[in-house]
Order: sequence, then C-alpha cells, then structure tokens
Amino acid sequence: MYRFQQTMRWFGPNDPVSLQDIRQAGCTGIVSALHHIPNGQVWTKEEILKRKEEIEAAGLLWSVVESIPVHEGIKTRTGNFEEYIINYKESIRNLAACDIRIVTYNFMPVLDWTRTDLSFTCADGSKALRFERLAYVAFDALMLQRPGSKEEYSEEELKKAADYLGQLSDEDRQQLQRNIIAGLPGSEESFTLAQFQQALDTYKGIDAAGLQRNLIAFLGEIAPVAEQEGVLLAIHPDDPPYPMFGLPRVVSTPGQVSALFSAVPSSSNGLCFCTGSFGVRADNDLPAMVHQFGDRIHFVHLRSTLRDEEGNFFEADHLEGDVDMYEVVKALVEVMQKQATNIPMRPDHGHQMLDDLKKKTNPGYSAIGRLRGLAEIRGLELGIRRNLHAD
Ligand code: DNO
Repeated sequence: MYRFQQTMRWFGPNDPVSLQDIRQAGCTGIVSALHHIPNGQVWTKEEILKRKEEIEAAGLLWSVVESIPVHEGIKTRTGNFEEYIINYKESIRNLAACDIRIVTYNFMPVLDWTRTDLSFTCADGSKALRFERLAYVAFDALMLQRPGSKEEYSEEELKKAADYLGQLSDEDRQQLQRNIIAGLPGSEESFTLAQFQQALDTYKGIDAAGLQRNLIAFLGEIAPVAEQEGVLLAIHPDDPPYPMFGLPRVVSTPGQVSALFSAVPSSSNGLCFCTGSFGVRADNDLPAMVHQFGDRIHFVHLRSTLRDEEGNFFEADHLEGDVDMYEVVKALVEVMQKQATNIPMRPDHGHQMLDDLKKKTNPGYSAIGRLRGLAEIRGLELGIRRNLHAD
C-alpha cells in the first residue's frame, strides 16, 4: 500500500508555525532548509545535523530539503560559479551522510515565485495570494521602467496599467514593490529597485536556450554526485510558468521538462511536481504530466489556482480552481502503486483564515489554511486509494 508521505514546510526556529502544530496536522515529514546559510556556501554536516535533530526531537522526519538555492552565478555561468557548483555537490554529499535524500531547487533567474497581492480577500473572508497582470505591468513598465519593457506590452495594456497605478496611494505602491521584489518566504533574495535592475542586467545576452544550456551544464555536474549518493534532485517549476521581466524561464512546460530529462538521463534528475505553478498555464495537462514524468516525480506540491481571461490568477482552495485535483491525485496514486513508492507531498500554501487572520504569518504558509488543504487532500487520496483497491 503506497501513499503520500504527508509533509509541511517549516522555515526553521523562527517559523511562527511550530513543529508540534505540523505534527498535529497529521504530518510525519518536514520540508526545511538552512535559510541562514548564504547562497553558494556549503551546508556543513554539523549545521544539517542540528536541524535534523531538532526535527526528530519533535517526532518528525526531515524528509525533503527545500531548497538548496542555486547561486545566480551558476544560472548565468559567471563569476565564481565553478566554486559554487563544487559547494553544491559538497552540500549534497553532506546531506546524504546525514541520510537526507531529496533536494528541491529552482532555476528561475533573479526572482523565485512572484505575486502582486499577498492579502486578496476571498468571498468567505479568508486571504489568498494573487497575481494581477496589470499590477505586474505597472510595476515593470512604469515603476521600475525596465529598458525595453514598454515595447513588450500593448498600448491598451500600458494605458490601463497607468490608470491602475494612478489609483494607488504611495503606501500601496511601496507595498506592491515589496510584494514583488522584497522576497517571498523561501526565496533567499531581496532587492531595492536599483539592485533589481542590476540583477536583471546580469542576464543580458542570456536567452531561453542559453539558460537551458546553463541548467543542463549544472545538472550534468550535480546529477552524477546525487546519483552516487542516493540523493534525488527535484527541480521546482517556474512560478508563474512564463518569462518575466524580460528574463527567460525554462521549467514551465512538459516539453521543457522532457528536454532536461533527455539531456541528463540520470534517475536522480527529477521533478518537484507543483500543481499550483504548472496549473497556471491552461495548456499544461497536469494528469497527463504525472503519467509522463511519473518515475521522475520525487516530490509533490499540491495547490490550485483560478485564472481569468486577463492573465490574473489567485490561489483557490485546494480542491477548487482550475486544477482538477481529483484527476491529479488519482494519477499520483496510480504512479505510486506502480512504482512502489511513497512520494512526499506537501499542501502548498493555504489561505490565511480563522484565527490566523489575527496573527502575523508567512504569506501562504499559515497553519490553518495549510491544515485545511492537507486534510482535504488526505481524504481525497484515501477515497481514491480505496476505490482503486490500492489500500
Ligand atoms: C513557494 C515555493 C518556492 C519553492 C522554490 C523551490 O511557495 O514553492 O519558493 O520553494 O521555488 O526552489
């Protein structure tokens, strides 16, 4: 009987959600990272063990690392990138020595995940994360004034973005800027406007093909080490899954994922299947992707979004929105039975709701909203397993 290993993300000792809260939600596993170690540096065994022991003292297991961040130098293959790759391999070896064997990472240039609104009020009064296209265009073309950005949008869109910006107070503009570039939970980078433009400039001359080459070169170096150490690598898709700020993104579609697997065939070279990220594109068929990449899915993030015609989306309740969670979970249950694996899964994000509305929470990572998502998915999975006689 194979089933999801239920996990939640824990940001470490400063996380307002405790390990005990996570245990009470029904999890057995923790997803965590050593956020205090600067990007590019080695994660030592000592630091890894400290975190591991803390997690185990609460009766839980450190199942997945999310993430060992990939230094920008590796993505652009400039500066000290060779040293950063050596360090990355060392961190993988050290994790394996501590028996931690799944590592998530992403290869999005400059920014990790992006939203424009971190407290969008839903009909039921709970708060969700949202991406509003006009807010993004207004920030890019009018606040940042990124060279070349105006040519990328239509006259009409620029006009609407100007109207949108005109209605915002100074405080709202500051908030929009912070939401986009000050760093969401888990993304290790935070920028001022000037620093952000500088970071974008480091990608001059790197198009999608170039970024993909750099990713494949990186994988070609780290996958053999991971394989030798029994570590599974799980690349997280782009969120949202399309180019932003004139920067390429190369992990947004099944075609791009296949290209990575063909280029570096090691079974350690795998995917973090994030339904919330891939699901923003209507042309990504999620259940089909589960079957296509089943043997490479080493970690799962379950979450849904609801998109509209204008290119906006918000994070819907886990069983609602555009992701057909029933079909996705069914496909994953089938893959787990076929492969005899228990894939770690975490409910990705959740609304700020109930008592958490009064608390300071990490956007997307409040306790109660994630507990709701996890509980719903757990029930859905059990029903599917019974129905498939997989229990
Ligand atoms: C957002 C997360 C991402 C993810 C990284 C993986 O909530 O899913 O920040 O952790 O992209 O490297």
